[in-house]
Amino acid sequence: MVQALQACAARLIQAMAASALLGALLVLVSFSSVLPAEAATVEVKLGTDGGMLAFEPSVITISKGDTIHFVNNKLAPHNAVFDGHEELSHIDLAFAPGESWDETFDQAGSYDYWCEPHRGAGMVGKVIVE
Ligand SMILES: [Cu+2]
Repeated sequence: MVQALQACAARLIQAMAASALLGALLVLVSFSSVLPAEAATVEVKLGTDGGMLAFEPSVITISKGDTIHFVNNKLAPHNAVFDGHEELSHIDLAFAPGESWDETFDQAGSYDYWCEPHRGAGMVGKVIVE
């Protein structure tokens, strides 16, 4: 009788431990599915290292919420004007090498942009937000 009670108690404790573990796992899983993927920051250079009038890279694919860090590199002045998106555009010309600004993209889509002084020379870019 005592042995049967002990066995029963042992099974109860095992079951409780298992459900506690399961509960902890469920909490972890639900947290990880709720938390968004960490947003990234990627760099786009204005004027290539090789001295071309271009954005480098000229086409870039990012995820929603990511930020592009635009850095004035070579052959200044440059800016970045986004087609139909004044809020993403940086109209002011950057003259000093190393001058920079950030733009965060919260909406999926395809964004064409260009450098005003050098658009005619082919300094155009595209940001694809997935
Ligand atoms: Cu330019």
